[in-house]
Amino acid sequence: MLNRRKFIHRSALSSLLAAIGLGSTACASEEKVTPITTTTTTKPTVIATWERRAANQTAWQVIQKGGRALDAVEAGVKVLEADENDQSVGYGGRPDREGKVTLDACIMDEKGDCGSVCFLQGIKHPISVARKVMEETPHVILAGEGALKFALAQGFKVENLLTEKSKKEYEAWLVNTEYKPVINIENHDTIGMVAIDQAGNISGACTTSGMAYKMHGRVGDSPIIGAGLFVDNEVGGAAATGVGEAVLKTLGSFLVVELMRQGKTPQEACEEAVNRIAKNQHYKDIQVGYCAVNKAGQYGGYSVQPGFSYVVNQKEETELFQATSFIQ
Ligand code: SD4
Repeated sequence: MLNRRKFIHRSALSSLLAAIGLGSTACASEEKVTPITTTTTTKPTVIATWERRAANQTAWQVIQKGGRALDAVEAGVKVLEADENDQSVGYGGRPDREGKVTLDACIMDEKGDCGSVCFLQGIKHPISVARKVMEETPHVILAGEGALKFALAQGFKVENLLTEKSKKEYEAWLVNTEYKPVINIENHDTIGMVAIDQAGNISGACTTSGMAYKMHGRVGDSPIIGAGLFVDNEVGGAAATGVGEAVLKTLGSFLVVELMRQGKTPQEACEEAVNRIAKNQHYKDIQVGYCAVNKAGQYGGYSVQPGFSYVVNQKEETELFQATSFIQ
């Protein structure tokens, strides 16, 4: 069955060919063009980085009720933003090296619209501010003071996000002030989530407090569309976690989606994106993980180091997968 875009493209091409006298012969050759991975069958799905059952279940409930994927991913990641025990996202997040919790988040919908905030302080739900940026401004990214000003104008309230636990750990860190992310253990808990709703529409969200003890002002991959998250409603979506600098240098989530567009499975696409990072000699000390889902609901995940996991909902239960990795 022709989708609307192909149909328009084909009709325009037919008229053009008719006008120059080539008619249906050349049109037949147009038929042979291999379609991109567009598919008419889709499967409601929620996939997210790491073991985040509660977040997935919250998103899944929205999908189950016939809700929009965009609402599902926002509701899902908000669970972690509010969870003080999660020390990599929102409230309770580990601070930067000046003791400030600074947040990065982005959201993207099925129309390709997106919004993002980075280096935002004092707001518990940066993902909702990112959504407001998408829906209420002509921009895609707001940063720092401007993002905060916008959030306040939208009715968000400033809160102290540094919990006693994260503050104590920070004070202990100050003794040696060594910036050395520990693979899988310290500061790798960003949530990136992609959902497909019952209408087959895809949206994604990504939110984090970034790398613990980063330089003040540092922005990671998570709020950068194409790096920490990317969605294309015709193809699928992908999300990243880990050392953001490596993801930014390879524009990883965009790469995963483009590879799926070219026909790779989500698993193959994640592997290829990790391979790009592994071409860099510094990969041995860092972790990066990708998870992805295509329009048909096939999913996959892969990471540089062992230890990365992702959760998937396609039915009532939430399934946890240990991703395979480049380094065994
Ligand atoms: C960042 N990618 O700021 C984030 C960190 C992360 O789990 O994934 N933490 O670089």
